[in-house]
Amino acid sequence: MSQYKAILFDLDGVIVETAHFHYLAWKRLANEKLNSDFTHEFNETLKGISRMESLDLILQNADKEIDIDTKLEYATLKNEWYLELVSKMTPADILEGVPAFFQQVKAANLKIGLGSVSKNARMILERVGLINDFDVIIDGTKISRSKPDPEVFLKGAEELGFLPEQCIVFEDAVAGIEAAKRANMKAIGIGKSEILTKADIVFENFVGMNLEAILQKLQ
Ligand code: B16
Ligand code: MG
Repeated sequence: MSQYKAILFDLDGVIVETAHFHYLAWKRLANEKLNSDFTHEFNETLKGISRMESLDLILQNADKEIDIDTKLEYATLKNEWYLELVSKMTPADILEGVPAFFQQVKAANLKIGLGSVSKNARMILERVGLINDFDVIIDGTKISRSKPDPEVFLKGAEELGFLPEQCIVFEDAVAGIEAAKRANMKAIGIGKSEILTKADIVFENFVGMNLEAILQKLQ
């Protein structure tokens, strides 16, 4: 029998492609308000990082200093632009292969958890019709530290009543893989192996993903 009892999924970039919406909204803010460039490469460093911390990094990158009220105004604006994109989401936006993989996870009697630093996570899961598939949801409203801090995944394990080493994390962000490792969990990367170098296994996406094969490889 496998030692693993649960899989904790990141949201943005793993279950749905909202990572691209974050990119578009931050890019618009950088271009329109900070007169600054915003590259895909820089965006990669923001994945898994909270809204306010992301804004701090963007300001640093643009070499701009603003007061706290303007900061809050910009963060709110970015979120409004982000929500405009998210509001058009439907179940068709769930990434290919994810529903089939969830079926495998349930059939193997493993629990399904969410480990996201996004404060919009619940709303997104509702929009795409996945909210009832989760046994536990840890999101940005329940944590005080962003990834790479392990808090989000440790809380997930705790709420499920399992030890960290009984959980496997699926992540698309460098910071998320580091958070999983710091939590003493196995980390499956979704994306490019050149970027997710600390993951135990990396897959490009969920198409054809086989739980049995993953569990065997992790033994
Ligand atoms: P929000 P994850 C993270 O979600 C995103 O990767 C990151 O880009 C975003 O800034 C953060 O959530 C906060 O999101 O502004 O919606 O609260 O990857 O941990 O699911
Ligand atoms: Mg992510």
